[in-house]
Amino acid sequence: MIKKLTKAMEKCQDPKRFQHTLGVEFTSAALAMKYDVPVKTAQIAGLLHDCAKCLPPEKTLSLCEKNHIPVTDVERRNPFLLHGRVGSFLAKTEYQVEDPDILNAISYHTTGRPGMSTLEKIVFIADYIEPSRKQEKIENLPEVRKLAFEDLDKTLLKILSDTLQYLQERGGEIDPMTKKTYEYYVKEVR
Ligand code: DGI
Ligand code: FE
Ligand code: FE
Repeated sequence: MIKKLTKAMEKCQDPKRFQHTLGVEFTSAALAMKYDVPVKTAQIAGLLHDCAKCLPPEKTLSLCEKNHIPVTDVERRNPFLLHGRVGSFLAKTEYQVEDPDILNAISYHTTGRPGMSTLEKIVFIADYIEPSRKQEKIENLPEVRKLAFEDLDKTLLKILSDTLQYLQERGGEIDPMTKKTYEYYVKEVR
């Protein structure tokens, strides 16, 4: 399964994206060891989390339309926000993934959601801290990497708060789900 999926990702992603994919697989596996999640499950989720990332926006939207995948207004204006949900659809239909926890981890890896499972948190965090993420682009990356192996919820909150701040500064449109996830984990961590 893992070998086949790795080959499939190498084929559909450009080399940089594929390197990121391998980094998320590896980091998800390491976090799974720390937090008692089956390692193979985490590897599969990590490998597939961006399987829809290389589709052009029109293709993403048409796949949603054809397959009755709901699209919000914010998502219609920012179709890249859909690569999680579309990725989860492809994982199920193209790559025969049935585990709902893996499918959710793929669906929510960009915005998170309130009440995430341990696997969902792992993939969300691995996506942000994997080895090929550039330190110059992310403030405090070494600290976030260390924190990830100490406390998942605190790490989640740190990433969400930095992401919201980044979006505010850059004028990026904030998906209500990112905000909801942030508010949920503020309460959870307190
Ligand atoms: O697909 P990746 O680049 O590996 O990572 P990702 O799926 O987590 O996407 C990261 C980008 O998503 C990052 O630039 C921040 C952005 N993002 C997260 N939440 C929101 C968002 N962008 C917008 N516009 N709105 C959000 O709520
Ligand atoms: Fe992504
Ligand atoms: Fe990613």
